[in-house]
Formats: sequence, C-alpha cells, structure tokens
Amino acid sequence: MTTHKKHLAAAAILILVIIVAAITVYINIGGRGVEAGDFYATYTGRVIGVYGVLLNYSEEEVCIESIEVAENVDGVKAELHRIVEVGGAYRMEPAGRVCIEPGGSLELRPGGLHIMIMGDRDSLSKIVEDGSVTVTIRAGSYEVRVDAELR
Ligand SMILES: [Cu+2]
Repeated sequence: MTTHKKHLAAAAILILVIIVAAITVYINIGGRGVEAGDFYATYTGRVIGVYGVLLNYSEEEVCIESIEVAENVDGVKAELHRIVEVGGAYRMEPAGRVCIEPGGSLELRPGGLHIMIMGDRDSLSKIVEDGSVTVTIRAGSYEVRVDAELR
C-alpha cells in the first residue's frame, strides 16, 4: 500500500468512528425516556394526593400503565384520577387511558388529573409517617420512581 492509500484508509476509519459515536450519542438522547418534575403529596386524613409533572423525552407516545406505592403497606391502592363536572358539582373518577405525546408533558394537579392513594386511615398514616410518599409510575416501557414530599 502506498503512503497515500494508507492515509485514505486511516481517514475512512476515522470518519467511521465519528459516525458510530454520533449515532450512539443520538440514541442516548432519544433513550432518555420519561422523567418526573417537581412532585409533592398532600394528606387530607382520608386520601393521599400526589401531584407533579411527567415529561416524555422519548420519541414515542407513552401511556400510563400503572401506579404503585413503594411503601409496603397492605390494602392500599393508587389510581390516576380526573375531575369531572356533573350537574355543576365536581367529582373524581378513574382517568382511563392517559398518554403523553413525544416531547410532551402531563401535569398532575389538584382540581385536574392527579394520583390518588386510597386505603384505610391506619395504612395511609403509615405511608406518610416519614414525610413523603414514593410511587412507581409505569409509562409505556419506562418506569419512573417518584419521591413526593408531603406538603
Ligand atoms: Cu382522586
């Protein structure tokens, strides 16, 4: 091989390495997934509300599949709720299927979509006794673990 050809081969390999590195970086950005913004919780004595923002950094639409309370307490369940108006009165009900578009976000707030943890008073008290609630939200193929401090 002439020196000239060796240089060409080296340049080709260098370009290939740069392309592979660029693709890797791109995939990593695309693979950021779903993240949680500021989360907090409230406890009324009857239910625990969990509020915050979910951000979808992935390149696919993700739908909320399940919400679980990390604190291991029996007889407690978490649901995604929405508020509906019926004859001028507001009540809440299971939100049904909720999805977040790519690059989009979902706000969970009092008076709107929210996570509600239900159970008897003893169980709920046990969950909040350390001053925070931990929930695992499954959205599409992503799992987001959220520590929501009690306010
Ligand atoms: Cu609710």
